[in-house]
Amino acid sequence: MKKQYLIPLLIMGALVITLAIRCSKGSSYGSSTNNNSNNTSSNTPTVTMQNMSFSVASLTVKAGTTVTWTNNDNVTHTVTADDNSFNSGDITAGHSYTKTFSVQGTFPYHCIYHSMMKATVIVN
Ligand SMILES: [Cu+2]
Repeated sequence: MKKQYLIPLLIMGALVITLAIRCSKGSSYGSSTNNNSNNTSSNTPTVTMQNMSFSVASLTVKAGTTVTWTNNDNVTHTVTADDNSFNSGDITAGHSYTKTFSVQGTFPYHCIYHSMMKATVIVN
């Protein structure tokens, strides 16, 4: 076998194995489903704080989902619910905050230092 065919073959093999594992784990979705366009995002969604804004203005998750916020700015931010039901405290540059949303509802939040930083988590 020629050498230049070996690498594509290996990649194909890895893909087939990956797909097989995925299908066996989530057989109810069917093998042809290959989109993430449903309303809820992944199991461990991350919101980035960058350029003085939250990267996801409106994040929809299922109850029980843990959301991570990561501060990629060089200044301190917070993740503070408008109704104060949760509050990260100071998230300094490069640090993260996680919260698990167990109750359904709509949770607008903001950064206490930068009033223009606003976003919402919707829990279904
Ligand atoms: Cu801020």
